[in-house]
Amino acid sequence: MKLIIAIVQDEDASKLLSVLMQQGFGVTKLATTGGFLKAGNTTLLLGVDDNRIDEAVNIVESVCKSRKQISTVSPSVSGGISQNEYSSYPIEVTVGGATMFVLTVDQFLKV
Ligand code: 2BA
Repeated sequence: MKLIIAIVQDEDASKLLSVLMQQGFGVTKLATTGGFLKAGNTTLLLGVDDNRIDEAVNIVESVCKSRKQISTVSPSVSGGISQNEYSSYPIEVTVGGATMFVLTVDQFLKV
């Protein structure tokens, strides 16, 4: 078994949850915040049998769209050097479709 941690945009979360549940995947939804944009996103935890990993990844890929966002970011956060730490400037970032981690599960217990 594997644990898929999928970080998705809030706009895609509810459709993704429905499709995964319809297809018989077990899912836990967490409300999370991205470190860079400091905006809300959604993290899904999926415990998936090894033979269904590709199916789960394909569903996430098909539902989650990439979107452009304009964000105001401080130069120190984006790695630049600034004389004034309080200055900021707008940048365009492309967020998503989804960021996924696939971890091996040692044990899956329901007690
Ligand atoms: P955020 O950290 O809020 O990042 C949102 C988007 O901002 C990222 O989209 C990326 O396009 C951009 N971005 C992030 N860090 C940047 C930087 N230092 N300079 C310029 N642009 C930057 P995604 O890559 O699609 O990531 C979406 C969300 O997935 C992230 O939200 C974060 O919550 C999560 N994530 C992405 N990579 C991760 C990682 N290696 N570990 C843990 N979480 C990650």
